[in-house]
Amino acid sequence: ASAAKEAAASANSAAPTIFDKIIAKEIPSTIVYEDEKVLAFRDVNPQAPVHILLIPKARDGLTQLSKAEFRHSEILGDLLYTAKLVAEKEGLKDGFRVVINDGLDGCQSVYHLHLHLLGGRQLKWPPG
Ligand code: DGP
Repeated sequence: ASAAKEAAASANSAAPTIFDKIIAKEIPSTIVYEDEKVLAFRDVNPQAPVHILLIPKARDGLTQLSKAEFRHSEILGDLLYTAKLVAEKEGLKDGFRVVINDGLDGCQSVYHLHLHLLGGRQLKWPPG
């Protein structure tokens, strides 16, 4: 939680994050889907048998969902629809979960908006 607190405190829209390096392929990741706008890759610290992150390639000030503006509506829709495509590709036929952590209370640790796609086991509700 203190790492999340630090990340929240230092978050600003100009600062690059580790995800920029993943997009640029400067650091390796297991990419499961890519098009001109969206990149999907496996989370380094998986919380379920399938745990994939979906991110916009162009951050465009979209550090977190609470900073979204109307111009981001299209990419937000693209990310959600891509989550469905990737879930299908991963064989998650009995269901899955999509999560966006926002800010300190949401335990966001990387300030480049991302969707978590989780599945491959029975997930519990409510989350912690
Ligand atoms: P969040 O807590 O919602 O901000 O999620 C950030 C996620 O990013 C977290 O589940 C771990 C993942 N992550 C952080 N650094 C890397 C990395 O270098 N590579 C990959 N594949 N995932 C990362």
